[in-house]
Amino acid sequence: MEEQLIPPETLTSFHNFITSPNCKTILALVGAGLSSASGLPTFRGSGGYWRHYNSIDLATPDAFERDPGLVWQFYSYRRHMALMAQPNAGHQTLAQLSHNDKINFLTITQNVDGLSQRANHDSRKLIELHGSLFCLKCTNFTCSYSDPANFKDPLTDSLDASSLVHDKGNTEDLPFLSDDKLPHCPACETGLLRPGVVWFGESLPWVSVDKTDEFIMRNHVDLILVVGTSGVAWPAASYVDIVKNQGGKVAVFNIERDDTDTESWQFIGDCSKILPVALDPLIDQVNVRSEVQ
Ligand code: BJW
Ligand code: ZN
Repeated sequence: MEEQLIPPETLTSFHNFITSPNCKTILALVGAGLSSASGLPTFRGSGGYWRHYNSIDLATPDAFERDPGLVWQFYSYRRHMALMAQPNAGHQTLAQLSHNDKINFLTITQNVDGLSQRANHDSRKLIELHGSLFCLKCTNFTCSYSDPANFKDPLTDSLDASSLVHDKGNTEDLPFLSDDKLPHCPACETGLLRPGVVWFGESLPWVSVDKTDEFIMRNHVDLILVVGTSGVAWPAASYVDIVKNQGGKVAVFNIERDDTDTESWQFIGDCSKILPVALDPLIDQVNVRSEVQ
């Protein structure tokens, strides 16, 4: 464990706070950096490419409208990678915290990879704000079909991930996939299925937004853990300001330092290594079984 990465005064001050009676309610806002140590790429920065495409450009309703085959190739690759990946010690630490009955805790994850669930995070304390790679929805406006947990890989013969390898330098065009090669709705039989994720410009699932708002409004959040996120996507990013405005404290876990932030605890480095050390006083190692020991 790379405890030496954390300045001792930062760790002591943080541990004093999380073990004090002033820290009863904790919210964690999680982003792609949490799954980075599990081998899954982030969105922004140099890792944010799939082949020669910028991932952000493919995560839009316009991209799907323009070329559903290309977007399905991107998401098929990501479904495959997520299924192959293992939850890391960062996922496990948050999962363990979710089983600590003395702390009122909620994780809001922007990640769609399912790794927190597979680390045995208490599902009642986990919100998938941007949906899931393993949810499928019908695009036909008159059809409400949705499959919340579909792990078939590949979804169709043409979407076999072995042909979709991630290689930033790979500018070779993928074969164009017409709609008949893509997954279709078993209910209405005509509608094209799409990934059940939230793209820019789309509404977030109301139930997730309501549950988050209720948690924040019902409790005074004493501490928000901002884990592996660039904090640019809204409304996720707004939860940090809401907690701050309530007088709550902020702890940031990121590989990059924010020199403008002088108020938060900043834990700089790989959050899969730092979270277990930072949250150690709140973790009961005995009671939780997760997929990866
Ligand atoms: C590590 C690490 C390691 C790396 N350890 N750290 C108000 C103001 C301004 C704009 C808006 C606003 N309201 C709405 C908008 C518009 C828009 C928006 O946010 N635009 C801004 C970008 C300008 N928002 C929307 O359109 C949202 N919809 C909406 O608001 O509807 C209205 C509504 C609201 C509420 C209720 C009902 C209706 C939808 C946003 C959807 C975002 N979708 C995506 C794709 C999801 C599907 C998929 O996965 O393909 O979500 S985009 C992408 O960004 C993805 C991510 O979840 C999200 C955030 O990215 P994240 O996770 O932070 O990743 P990165 O790569 O950016 O950062 C990684 C970080 O980790 C970096 O900081 C690294 O340094 C760090 N790191 N390794 C620690 N080992
Ligand atoms: Zn349908």
